[in-house]
Amino acid sequence: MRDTNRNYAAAYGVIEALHQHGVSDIILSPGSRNTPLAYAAADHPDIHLHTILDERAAAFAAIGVSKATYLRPVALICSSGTAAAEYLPAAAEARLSRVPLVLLTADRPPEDHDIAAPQTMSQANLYGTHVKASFSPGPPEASDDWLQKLVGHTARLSALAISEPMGPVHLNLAFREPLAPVHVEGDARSFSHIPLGVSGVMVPGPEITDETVGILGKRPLIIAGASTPLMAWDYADALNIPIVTDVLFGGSRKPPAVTKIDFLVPSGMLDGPLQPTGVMRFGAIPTSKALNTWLREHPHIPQILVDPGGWRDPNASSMVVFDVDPRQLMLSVLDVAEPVEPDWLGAWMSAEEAAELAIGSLPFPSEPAIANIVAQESRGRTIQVGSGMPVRDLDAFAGRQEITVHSNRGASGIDGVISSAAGSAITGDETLLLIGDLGFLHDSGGLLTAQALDVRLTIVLVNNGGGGIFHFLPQADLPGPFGLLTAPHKVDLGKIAEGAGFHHETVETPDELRTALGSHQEPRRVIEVQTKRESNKALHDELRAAVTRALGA
Ligand SMILES: Cc1ncc(C[n+]2csc(CCOP(=O)(O)OP(=O)(O)O)c2C)c(N)n1
Repeated sequence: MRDTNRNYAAAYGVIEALHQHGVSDIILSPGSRNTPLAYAAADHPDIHLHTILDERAAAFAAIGVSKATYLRPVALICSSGTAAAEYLPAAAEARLSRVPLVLLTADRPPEDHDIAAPQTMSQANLYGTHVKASFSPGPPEASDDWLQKLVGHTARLSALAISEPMGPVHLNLAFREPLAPVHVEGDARSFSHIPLGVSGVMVPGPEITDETVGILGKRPLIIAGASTPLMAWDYADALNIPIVTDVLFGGSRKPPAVTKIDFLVPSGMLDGPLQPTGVMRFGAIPTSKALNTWLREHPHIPQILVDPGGWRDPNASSMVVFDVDPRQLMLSVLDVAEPVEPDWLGAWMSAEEAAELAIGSLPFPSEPAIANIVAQESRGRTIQVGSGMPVRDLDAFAGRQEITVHSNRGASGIDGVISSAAGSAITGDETLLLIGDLGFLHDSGGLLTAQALDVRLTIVLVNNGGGGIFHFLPQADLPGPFGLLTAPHKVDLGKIAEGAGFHHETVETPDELRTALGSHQEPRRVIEVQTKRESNKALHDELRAAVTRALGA
């Protein structure tokens, strides 16, 4: 292996990820920009490398190779410029006749574009709808994280090519000099593993079931993110497996549910007595940043992602990504699962209780206390929650309260949150919205949406005079125009609410908040609580420290 510089580290990772997803034939069309890919393919012991000068012919030949080998995926490597454009006719044919191809196009780096550099043209998304997906990560970086993500993306694209309906995918790789395998001091990087995509098996067979059981081991952990089937809790309960119930999961939060993960991770317990042998994750990525970081930093603990039709693995930390029906997988694993270690679930539940005790009663007014009371007083109402701190606080402080929570976490925008809450009340049931002041200001027009739809909407407005979440960033403690991020303002939010026909009140005690949440007189209300951004961060730190002390990890 010529791991001489970052280009070669990337090229070897890509070729290995292709190989692990069934690619054994690669057709190369000569050029210079594609040298790292060509050498990596040539060096792979299990790859047959063929050379065809004309890229158009090469791609049509690849279709023939794939069909002759019972639709094995075939990869193509070409240089930059019109070379890449020559793949288009065969890409169209492969898309329509459902043949799995992986088009690897070399590109010039972005700084060479639009200034007459030779063999340089726009190549991102070059094949439009004629490929199932296209990805242009930009030039390789000398970073293990970058490389890990690149192999993750290559795995994702390869799995997509061979998932039904099969078809072509495109990976456009820009390379800076040196293109030759010359050693660049400190440049080459390594990846920890290649996530393996297992595609298109809606009813998992014994291999997948056995692999799942094997990977999870005797101390399994389940993570249920948004859009996880609710039966995940029953499955965990039947097998005595702790299940991290994200606030957007929507299923039961009774034991074996873990609701304090945002505290257990920083306490170090997951690197000690609560360390799992394997993790099975369903649905969207967790709300808890601490948990996401832990997953990223522990790729050596095997992680299964069950995500039909998707690949929600932003850190490429999964060992396998199953494109299978999660319900079917749970049902088939139930039949063959082995008992977990006797004290495993007990240890998790004791830690949960200890964390709960250490957190104790929350001071008021504070953002954790507000989130906690909103959860307690939701009384069957659907809760909509804004991005920023509201969703994180609800995740961390809702406790075991059974709640139904919606949030626009696909893209995590703070725009349109009031409008989505108004829309969710269309069934006639009142919706409860927990939102920060910037989210409120951003979608103050959403108050009119609620009026236009004539729905019942109660808004709990956490007014900390700007973006509280930014105080959790490293730049908060460094010199710089930090106020630009936090967007402080002096807007009278009550007046905006009243102008849109909402009843507005400000509360100062927990009882006042509870009473306001219990009242159903006006159909549309804003209950405002004023908090302080600076002390909010300190409180979060203190609570985490208290849990860590109590758990003694
Ligand atoms: C449309 C959009 N613009 C900007 C952002 C970046 N952003 C994320 S959180 C946030 C601040 C949120 O402030 P607020 O709603 O007051 O909640 P807090 O963080 O104070 O709890 C911003 C601006 C975003 N997510 N979406």
